[in-house]
Amino acid sequence: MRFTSILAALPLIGAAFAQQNHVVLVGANGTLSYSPSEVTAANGDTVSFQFVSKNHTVTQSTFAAPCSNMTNPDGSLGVDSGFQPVAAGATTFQQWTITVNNASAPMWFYCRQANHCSQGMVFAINPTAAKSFDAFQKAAEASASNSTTGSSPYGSSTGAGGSSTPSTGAGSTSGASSPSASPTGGSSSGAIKTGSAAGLLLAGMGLVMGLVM
Ligand SMILES: *[C@@H]1O[C@H](CO)[C@@H](O)[C@H](O)[C@H]1NC(C)=O
Ligand SMILES: *[C@@H]1O[C@H](CO)[C@@H](O)[C@H](O)[C@H]1NC(C)=O
Ligand SMILES: *[C@@H]1O[C@H](CO)[C@@H](O)[C@H](O)[C@H]1NC(C)=O
Ligand SMILES: *[C@@H]1O[C@H](CO)[C@@H](O)[C@H](O)[C@H]1NC(C)=O
Ligand SMILES: *[C@@H]1O[C@H](CO)[C@@H](O)[C@H](O)[C@H]1NC(C)=O
Ligand SMILES: [Cu+2]
Repeated sequence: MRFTSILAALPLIGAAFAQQNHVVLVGANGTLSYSPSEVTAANGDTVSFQFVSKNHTVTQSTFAAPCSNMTNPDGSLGVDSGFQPVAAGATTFQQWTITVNNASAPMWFYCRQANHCSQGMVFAINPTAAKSFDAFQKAAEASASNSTTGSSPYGSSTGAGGSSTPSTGAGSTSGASSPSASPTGGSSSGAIKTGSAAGLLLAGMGLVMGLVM
């Protein structure tokens, strides 16, 4: 176990020198979009999603089924920010950050809010020529939405958007065998402040929830 922990720490140390953070706005200008809609990231890079309007999620899916939760081989789900409602006029915003640990493996995401995915609210990390973002988005738009339904598609009426209390939905795990890789809420946006370095390695990805001003 100790050996595993040391191995797991190595890429994180390397990443401290080389990593780049890619900022993605979720719901910019009130649109049903991630902006930018795709990102090219290297190993160790982080992608920080800032929720700036309405009530969206960033939820991992697959190229084959853009609007459905991804299921890992062990039956666990892919990563998920949970719903992040933003109050009208909010000036601070929740941020949710993931770390890319395998740049060779494209990652696909959608918004779980009712009907958002079928309106093209999808996002990709490291799409390829064969599996392009455009093809992914077209498939999403062509599909009947598999998103969860909810009474309110917008989060503008209640709640203190950008409060320092992260949504409880932010704690999904990505680990194939390590639930301890799930984030603890309320930390800053650094990508390394997750519970278990070994879990990160197993998961292929780490995530953390924070607050941006
Ligand atoms: C939001 O509006 C700004 C200013 O008009 C514009 O530069 C930006 O591209 C818009 N972003 C999106 C995602 O619509
Ligand atoms: C929606 O769900 C069905 C059944 O689970 C699946 O076959 C289909 O690929 C999904 N569509 C999308 C766009 O995710
Ligand atoms: C997708 O995952 C989320 C959170 O992990 C869960 O709340 C939701 O019910 C799942 N949706 C479906 C259609 O399985
Ligand atoms: C990275 O992803 C590629 C493409 O899915 C896969 O073939 C490779 O085994 C992965 N590498 C690691 C270290 O998981
Ligand atoms: C955000 O959307 C979800 C799913 O539709 C809903 O359950 C939740 O109540 C919404 N939150 C707010 C503050 O509107
Ligand atoms: Cu959405």
